[in-house]
Amino acid sequence: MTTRGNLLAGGLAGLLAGAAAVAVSEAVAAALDGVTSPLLAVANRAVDAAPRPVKEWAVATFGTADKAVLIGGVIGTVAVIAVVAGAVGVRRPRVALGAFVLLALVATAAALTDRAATAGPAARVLPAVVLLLVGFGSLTWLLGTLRRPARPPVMLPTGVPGDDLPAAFDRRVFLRAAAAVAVAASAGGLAARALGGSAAAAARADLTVPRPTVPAPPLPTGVDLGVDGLTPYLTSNRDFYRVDTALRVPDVPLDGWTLRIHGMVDKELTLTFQDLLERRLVEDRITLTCVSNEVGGEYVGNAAWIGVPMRDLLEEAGVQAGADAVKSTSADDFTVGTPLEVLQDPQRNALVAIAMNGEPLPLEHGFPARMVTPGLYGYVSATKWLVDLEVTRFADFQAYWTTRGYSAQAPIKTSSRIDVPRSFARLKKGRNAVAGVAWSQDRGIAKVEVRVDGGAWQEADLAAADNVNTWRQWVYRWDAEPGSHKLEVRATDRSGYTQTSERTPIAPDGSTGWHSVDVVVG
Ligand SMILES: Nc1nc2c(c(=O)[nH]1)N[C@H]1C(S)=C(S)[C@@H](COP(=O)(O)O)O[C@H]1N2
Ligand SMILES: [Mo]
Repeated sequence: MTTRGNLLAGGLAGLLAGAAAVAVSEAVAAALDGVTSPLLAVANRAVDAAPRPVKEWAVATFGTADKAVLIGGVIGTVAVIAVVAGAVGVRRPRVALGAFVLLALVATAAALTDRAATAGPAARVLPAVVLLLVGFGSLTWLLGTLRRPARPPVMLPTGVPGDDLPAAFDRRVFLRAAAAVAVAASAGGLAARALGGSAAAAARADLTVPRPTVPAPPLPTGVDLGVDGLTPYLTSNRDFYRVDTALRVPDVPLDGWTLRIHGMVDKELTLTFQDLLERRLVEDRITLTCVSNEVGGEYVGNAAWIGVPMRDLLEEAGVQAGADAVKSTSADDFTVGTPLEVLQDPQRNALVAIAMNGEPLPLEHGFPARMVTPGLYGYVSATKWLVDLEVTRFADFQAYWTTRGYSAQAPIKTSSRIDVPRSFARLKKGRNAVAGVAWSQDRGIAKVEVRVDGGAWQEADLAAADNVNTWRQWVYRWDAEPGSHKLEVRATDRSGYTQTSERTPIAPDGSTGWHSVDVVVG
């Protein structure tokens, strides 16, 4: 009877500890940007691993509820493992530890292989670590109360205290601890719900990127010079800079999402995501740049985007005479003003993008749809979590950053950056690669020059050109003499403009000046 009581209490302890562990780790994942919920990540891996007939059967049987059923299955499996861990753990605490180590390992593997996640490995693994600590910690605590006798331990005839469990544990102590763990589980669950962006993440995980109607031309050979330490030609989604005013990434599920096009148009349009997918989808490589990028800064990245050309949508709506701007608005009420003629220009190929580097837009980069407009700084061209396009006049509105002292119009300034060597690097005497990137969307880079210690400008070798809306790598082979040196770079675009040495701040329309690094040779 007492043994059974202990087993039941142990099982309950396991269940509570498991619930607390999962709930708190879900909350931690929800609180971190770019980290997928552990339950969702494990469920997604299960989907990947399942043979196709099983998947088809699941979809046919459960329909749109298949995700919920799947996650229910994951929760049920965790519950069974936790109950067994608790029941067995009453006598063998190591089993309790083993069970949570196992769960944490599965969560870690799922987190590290998750495609929707954009955070680094440390952040991704954190929920699994929390799962282990909370699960094992609370179970050990609960099982400990079961070991605490209500009466003094029975002495064996030999006079040694029995290592067997006491005939009865102190119920009140156990129940109090159990209640505390249950409260932790509920709090974790509520926090996960409050913080989680799971609706958008779930929709994104279900999405396959459509084949573009017009694929990007193949990447020319030689766009990437492969110099050590040089920024890769294409920026991965994970490494892509992120700039926005959102404290938490807006959760914009596909269900109910629409893009409204209105204002000075003949025909108002309200498009669903599916409507976008059914239009002409064009793929293009475009380098984005933030106006906040300081000389030598990191707020610039190059990706392949798939989207509906903005000019197609504007044509469909029928732009009326007198309009000169499009005011775009995001789900989080950020506003942007973009010149109409840029959005209508086929050479620019501005997009309402739905994919980035072959994946649905990451949540941080505007899921489900965003603007990408070559040649203009992001704050006047790249609205993420896009929901509204109003054809209008610059005279009739002010966008978010315009009311805060930035220019209403802001073409990207021709710029260049030295990636290698890093500032204050110590180099060996002799041949050293000085390399970096230069950009001048939509003019294109014509020339990059480097000078050492204020000497004569030397022309750098340019990587192969992709298109005028993307950055270009460059390298200068430098014969380094011992001593301290200053390296400077400047670019010339295809309009013939050479970067000015004059340093201006980022406000109101972008920084200027030459990037330089100081190094020591010898
Ligand atoms: N909704 C929304 N969209 C936005 C912003 C923002 O704050 N909110 N910032 C803009 C700015 S300033 C830039 S530089 C780009 C950056 O895009 P990224 O974060 O994908 O690199 O997004 C633009 N789109
Ligand atoms: Mo920006």
